[in-house]
Amino acid sequence: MTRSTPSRPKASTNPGPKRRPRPATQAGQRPAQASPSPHRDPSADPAHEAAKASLAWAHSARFYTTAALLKQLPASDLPEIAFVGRSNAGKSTAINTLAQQRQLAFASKTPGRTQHINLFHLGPKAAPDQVWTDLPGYGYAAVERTAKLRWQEVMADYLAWRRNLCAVVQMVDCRHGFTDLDKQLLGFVAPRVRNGEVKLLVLLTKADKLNRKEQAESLRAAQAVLAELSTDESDIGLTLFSALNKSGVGDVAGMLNEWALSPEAAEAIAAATALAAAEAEAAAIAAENGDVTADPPPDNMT
Ligand SMILES: Nc1nc2c(ncn2[C@@H]2O[C@H](COP(=O)(O)OP(=O)(O)O)[C@@H](O)[C@H]2O)c(=O)[nH]1
Ligand SMILES: [Mg+2]
Repeated sequence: MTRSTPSRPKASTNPGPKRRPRPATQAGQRPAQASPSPHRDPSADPAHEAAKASLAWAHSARFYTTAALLKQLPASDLPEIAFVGRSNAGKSTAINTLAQQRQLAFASKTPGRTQHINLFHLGPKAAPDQVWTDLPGYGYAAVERTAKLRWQEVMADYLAWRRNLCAVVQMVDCRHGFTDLDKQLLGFVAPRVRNGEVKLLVLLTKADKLNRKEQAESLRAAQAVLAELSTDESDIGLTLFSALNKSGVGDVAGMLNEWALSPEAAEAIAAATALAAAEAEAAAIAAENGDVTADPPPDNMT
């Protein structure tokens, strides 16, 4: 299903091809009657509190690791959210804005510079509950052909095979809409979006550069593209986003937070990961000392 998450929650001009209502507790989807009245303390509004909590959670984002190649990506059981977008679409700025940090993702004045895959952890330090993956931007004209083909292969493999991939957040400049390359990228992950395995959230970035009418047109055009991916199983979101005036930021933080693990599940994974690391270290020390772990004798020998 496709749903739009307009930056103004009350606007009803923006229904997706199929719209599924979200619970009123989720940021950006509160019904009109739940909006804070000018005479009420907005901090008493549950939706306001939920948005604040989601932004606090997003602020916990910290660098985890970097990989030049797919095979260097650590295996993980945490839900992973991939951030993708054409060079200069505002991907780094969007990540920094969501995390409310200046330097988390490298926002380069030279598009196409960041070719590494950077991973960030979210949630409590001892028990992260989500991973954000900042994938290399695409579509930079000056990149040579072999590098473009390599990118295509890396992205296609990552999007088709990364086991714990839970959602893709695609940044699209609202003034240009989906380009052929954006559509090509969607094609890589389309089967998993259609069967509901991977959620898709499209941010129409730099929304501050368009007036209201142009924004509505940009949403309409994007919806037409996304309708092709929509099935009963799919979970597709679309929202205007501006790092400059912060529109859409609370809504997007709310959605990402919704996809994080529960504290109990995050702790179980952290414990299992710590145990596996301890066992691997013990095995490495034993191997270094020349110890050989003897197989237990068969039952009939004892
Ligand atoms: N007006 C405006 N400019 C933006 C916004 N987001 C990013 N930019 C600008 O767009 C350019 C590219 O942004 P960047 O985050 O580096 O794009 P990336 O290549 O996709 O990571 C930079 O000059 C940003 O300042 C936004 O919401 N509004
Ligand atoms: Mg960037």
